[in-house]
Amino acid sequence: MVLDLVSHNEEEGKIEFHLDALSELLEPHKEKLISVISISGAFRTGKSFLQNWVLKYLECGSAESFSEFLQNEENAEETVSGFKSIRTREPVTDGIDIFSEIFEFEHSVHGAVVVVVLDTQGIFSMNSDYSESVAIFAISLLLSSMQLYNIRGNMTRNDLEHLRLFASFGKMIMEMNPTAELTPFQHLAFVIRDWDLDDELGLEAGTNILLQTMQDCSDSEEGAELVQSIKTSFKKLICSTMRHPGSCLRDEDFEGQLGRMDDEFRTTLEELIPYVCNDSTDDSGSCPVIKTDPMENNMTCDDFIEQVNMLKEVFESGQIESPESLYSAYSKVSHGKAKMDEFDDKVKCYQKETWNIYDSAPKLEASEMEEELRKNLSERMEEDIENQRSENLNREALFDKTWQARCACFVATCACCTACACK
Ligand SMILES: Nc1nc2c(ncn2[C@@H]2O[C@H](COP(=O)(O)OP(=O)(O)OP(=O)(O)O)[C@@H](O)[C@H]2O)c(=O)[nH]1
Ligand SMILES: [Mg+2]
Repeated sequence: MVLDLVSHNEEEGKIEFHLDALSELLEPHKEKLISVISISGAFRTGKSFLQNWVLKYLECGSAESFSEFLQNEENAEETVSGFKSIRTREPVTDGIDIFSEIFEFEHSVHGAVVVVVLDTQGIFSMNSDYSESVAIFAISLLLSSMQLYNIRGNMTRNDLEHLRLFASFGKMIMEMNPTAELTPFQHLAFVIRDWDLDDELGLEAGTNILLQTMQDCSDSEEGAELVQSIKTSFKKLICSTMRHPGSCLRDEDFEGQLGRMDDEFRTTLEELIPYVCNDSTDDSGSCPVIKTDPMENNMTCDDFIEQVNMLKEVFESGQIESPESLYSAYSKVSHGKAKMDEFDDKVKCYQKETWNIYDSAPKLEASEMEEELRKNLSERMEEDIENQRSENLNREALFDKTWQARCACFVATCACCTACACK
């Protein structure tokens, strides 16, 4: 079953967020770390079909059992399911869907990680609304720790152009925080489907094509700047080429039966999917990439919901195409979180110290009163903490206004400098 995270409101003619389903899904796992695997790309290019293979991997639980599944001839008639993937001319996926089952992996250093899989509607195709495409792409990419970007046939400069918003946002994050070590975005894997232009298949061949496209794009100053920002904004950029799955796609009852797909497609699937579902950049063993914020702090399910909420607000204010608004929203969350973490640490110290004072104070023996006295002291502390917490929130709201003003000022200064430099 899939749940809506973003869908079209037909009456209002625009997309809207649904946070309730996500919050309910993640409620039992709030404190656990999260990993989010999402996909975007043009309409009708087999995105949902590929995400169903990601789901199959997560069900298998490891690269070994996924390989075993693919190689076992007894599985020839096994199907894949999850997101709706059908043969029709009309677009199928609407907005952004979440698969209703979440998977749990054990990271060897960080412990339990909850894995969420998203699927998105087609974007940047003929007849699609450009602003809506940008919004869907931004939401999908900003929410994911591993983002697949589906392309059909060949990779062109245009595919890199679609990353311009993120390149500007990433550049802004780094320019505003020159001394910090930051990674604005995590993993991005281009997947070139129906590759037929030579016989080089898989991750190595695809990544060479990506590097070549970046080099071609760098022949103008503007293109070189775009490529440089893309390279520095993402923690990992890779690409894979894949063949067409074969004539099986025309079978009415085709639902991913292994035995019917061409061998070459199956081989690239066996390489790509474990790569997408494993963080090869650390020693996690076999855990998908944990979602981090731009400061590289691991995010919990609770942090994730907060990030979705923040994006919803930016989207509803009509500012999702603006790197400045994204920056201001992200900095607000990061300041709020840092303050809350610090506050919670202080609260723990304060409580411990208070109980130490209480326990060590000389008291007349009155065991029947002890319980009530402890209860009163505990309630009094909770009250003080809550008062302090809401005072902090008020201060934070004031800080936000000042911060927005500072951002606006920075943007104005940048615009002014650019204008002067152009003279
Ligand atoms: N040409 C091609 N078709 C594929 C591939 N993989 C799956 N398909 C088929 O393409 C059709 C559409 O697949 P979907 O998974 O629904 O595609 P989608 O990109 O999610 O489509 P939208 O949600 O409408 O944007 C189905 O008939 C799939 O079987 C592929 O690698 N190449
Ligand atoms: Mg789809």
